Amino acid sequence: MNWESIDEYAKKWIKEAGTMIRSSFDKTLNIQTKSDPNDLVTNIDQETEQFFIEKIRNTFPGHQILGEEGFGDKLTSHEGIVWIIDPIDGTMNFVHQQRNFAISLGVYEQGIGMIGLIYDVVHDELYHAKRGQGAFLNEKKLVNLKEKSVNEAIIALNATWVMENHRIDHNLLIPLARDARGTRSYGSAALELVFVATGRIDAYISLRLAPWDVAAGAVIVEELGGIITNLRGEKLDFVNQDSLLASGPGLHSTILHDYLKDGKW
Ligand code: 2AM
Ligand code: CA
Repeated sequence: MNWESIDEYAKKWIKEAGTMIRSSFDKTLNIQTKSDPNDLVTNIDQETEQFFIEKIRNTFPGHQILGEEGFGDKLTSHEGIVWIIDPIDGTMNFVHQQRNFAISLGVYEQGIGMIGLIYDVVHDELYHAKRGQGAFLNEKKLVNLKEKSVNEAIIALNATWVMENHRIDHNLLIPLARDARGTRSYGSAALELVFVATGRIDAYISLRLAPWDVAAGAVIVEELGGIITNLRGEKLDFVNQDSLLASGPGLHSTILHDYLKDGKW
């Protein structure tokens, strides 16, 4: 398989999709809700996913596609090459803020992440990694993640998980939020993952993410020596929803063993 060529096409298409999204800012959005009133989708999410799918199907007809908006294939396994696409990660931010969202595109082979692209459309910043060849922000090579302790770490964590909720005992994550130097919440898993990659934050925790929220960011973070698991410390399968702990190596095991061991995640 010619990964150079796949990478070149993927980068070209993600930039083109970004240009289309930027030009949509002047037009009226068609906003609908999905599973609940806060789960938003717009015509731009759908049109962007369809743009990628048409390009991929024409150029790489043997590849499978897993897309958030459901225009791709019904994936049951990671046989062969699979493109995992979130056309807009952070749709609520896109609708309310016209910033703090990204396109997330991962290309996997037999379940292994080979290419990760995350495009911060508004800042024209493309985070990209090819397995075994380093990770970059535009032309700049990113450096490996450094060891950090919890009390010098900024941890991205949504307030949902430290207040009463129907998914977990909300008391479980309070000690981590208390001991960290600071907590943040950006509302886009893809951006939170590249913030881990660039050292702007040191860990990202979420209780429920889909494969398309994490697929591209996982390639980028792992390329820098970071670790991606669920909150039980297991690898993700990129088929099912799961929890997520993403951080540099030392901090990852500290959080897992000192703060998460009692949870039923
Ligand atoms: P989205 O904007 O593409 O839906 C917000 O905290 C982060 O969680 C975003 O990356 C968002 O992706 C994702 N997210 C929101 N609702 C989700 C759900 N029901 N399942 C999985 N991920 C979700
Ligand atoms: Ca999305």
